[in-house]
Amino acid sequence: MIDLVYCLFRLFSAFQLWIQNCGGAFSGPEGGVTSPGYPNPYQHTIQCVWVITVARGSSVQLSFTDLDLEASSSCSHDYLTIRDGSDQRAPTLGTFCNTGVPADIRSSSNVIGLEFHTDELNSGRGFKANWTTVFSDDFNIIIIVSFFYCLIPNFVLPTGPEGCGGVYNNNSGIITSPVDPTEYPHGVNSE
Ligand SMILES: [Ca+2]
Repeated sequence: MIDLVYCLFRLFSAFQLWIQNCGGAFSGPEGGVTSPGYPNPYQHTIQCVWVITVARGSSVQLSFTDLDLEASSSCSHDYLTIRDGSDQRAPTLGTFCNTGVPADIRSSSNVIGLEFHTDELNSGRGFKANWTTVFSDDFNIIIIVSFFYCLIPNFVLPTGPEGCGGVYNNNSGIITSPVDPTEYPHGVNSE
């Protein structure tokens, strides 16, 4: 009988979280996430987890526009924890409570996690944040090289001895400017 009551209680709690839009998985280049019922005061004793995933090879940047949680010196009552990944064991990027807008947070991978915990007393407006996609420098280089490769006729990537630049492992050899012995072209930077 006790098991049945406990099971019903858990089902009711899960249904409550579902209708409160508490937590979830988001994907896409940008979007927004808020605490349940924002800007109305959030409920007591809830735990919500959001996982945001953007394109592979990029990062998630989280920008807060509002954060108003129950004040406590060590965020021991209500708090929002940002994790560098979807796993609850992932490194923490920050834990927030009280009132104030946190600085922008960026993940090291394409996934970021938000954990929102509240206790049984006192609440605030909650939080509101937007996420955007930040592409890595490597990705930007690929985009630039692809641009030149696709749009400029006869564009050739540096390939070593027959191209411009390269890595040489021999003890001796001859290094010349591109297309030697004719004049070297303008705007070429070989390393
Ligand atoms: Ca509270």
